[in-house]
Amino acid sequence: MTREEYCMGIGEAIEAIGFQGDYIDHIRYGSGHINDTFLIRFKQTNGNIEKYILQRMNHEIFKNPDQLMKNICNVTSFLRNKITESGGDIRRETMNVINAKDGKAYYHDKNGAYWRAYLFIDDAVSFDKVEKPEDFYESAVSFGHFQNLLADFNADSLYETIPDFHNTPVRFTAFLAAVDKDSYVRAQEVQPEIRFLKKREQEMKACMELLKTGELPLRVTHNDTKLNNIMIDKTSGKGICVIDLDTVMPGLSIFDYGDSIRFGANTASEDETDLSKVSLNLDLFELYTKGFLEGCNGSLTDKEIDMLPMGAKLMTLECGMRFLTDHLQGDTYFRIHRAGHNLDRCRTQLKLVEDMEQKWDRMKAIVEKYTR
Ligand code: ADP
Ligand code: GN1
Ligand code: MG
Repeated sequence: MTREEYCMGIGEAIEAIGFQGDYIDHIRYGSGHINDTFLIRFKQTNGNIEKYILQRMNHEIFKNPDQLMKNICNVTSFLRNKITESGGDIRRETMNVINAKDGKAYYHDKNGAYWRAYLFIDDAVSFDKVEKPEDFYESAVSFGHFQNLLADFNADSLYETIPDFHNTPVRFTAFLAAVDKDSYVRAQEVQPEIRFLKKREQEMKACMELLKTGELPLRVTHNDTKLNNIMIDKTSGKGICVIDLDTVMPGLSIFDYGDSIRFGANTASEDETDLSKVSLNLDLFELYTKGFLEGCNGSLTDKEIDMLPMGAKLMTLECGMRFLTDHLQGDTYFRIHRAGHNLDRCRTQLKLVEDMEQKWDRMKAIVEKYTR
């Protein structure tokens, strides 16, 4: 079934989930590449309107939605306790799952689609690109703080929702297999990109090696720290809530740092077709570094800090390789909006890697400034 066909069960899901009030309407919402997200409104008896987020989980990607939702309930209830202890607002500072009427944290409809709902975080925005540097800084503090809050979370209780998610060498093997198979006869036109990635094979192994030798510690990380996975409070301008918790799993701190740089410190959009616009903005790089380290509040080791630039490069290389793999495999993973969209996305990532290579010494020097 296609994504659109799966979404046809939305009416059934609206009936089955324990929303309060009378249904008014729903619209598609957000710009994530993975799930199908809707904003849905209900009228309350006092006349107020309550908003919720309703999502069809992408069960082709997250193959075990039951385990996925156990992770999310587990992590959010842990965060709720921490937020309560510090006198925060649990309705806005973490995700709140709305259970189905049968008590489950999700609903499995007759067509086989899986649905879940959250309270809508009102008076907050998520950005697809950095409009004000302060927002990027706020996202850095929030992601660093998020990682710090989860420092004493029991990692063994987490399911691995996508095995080897940031295991770049494993991703490299999958990429080579896609090139070999070339099911859509697209490899010929992407030879320069294939060469670019093959040339950097050794570098892609470096961080996993440091994990194996114990030089980099395993932590509980978010793993998908795009700017649009943070809600920024409209009034205070502060990062209020980390969202999109599907990939919270054991990982390296530099993954979270690196993925944010990849997305937010790029001078162009992830899918820009004019590659001359793509580069690393060093001011944003510095701002994020400062905010992330503040959010982590001294919890990173010297080695982790030293490896931050490599985290940025690794996440950009890996993401470019994932986009290219999906292009070669017929665009089944990332939602595309035009032909060649994943190839365009791949090219921006590789161009960004090239620019990081040119700015490497300056990236290192910036991070050095923040080393204790
Ligand atoms: P995807 O995995 O497809 O990226 P997300 O969970 O990130 O899906 O949701 C997509 C978008 O929906 C987010 O970028 C954000 O703008 C919005 N969103 C998600 N959850 C909430 C929420 N609880 N309150 C307000 N907006 C939300
Ligand atoms: C996906 O779900 P979303 O749009 O926040 C992807 C990330 C990629 C990102 C690239 C579960 O993130 O890993 O870095 O697209 N999420 C998953 O934009 O694969
Ligand atoms: Mg998202």
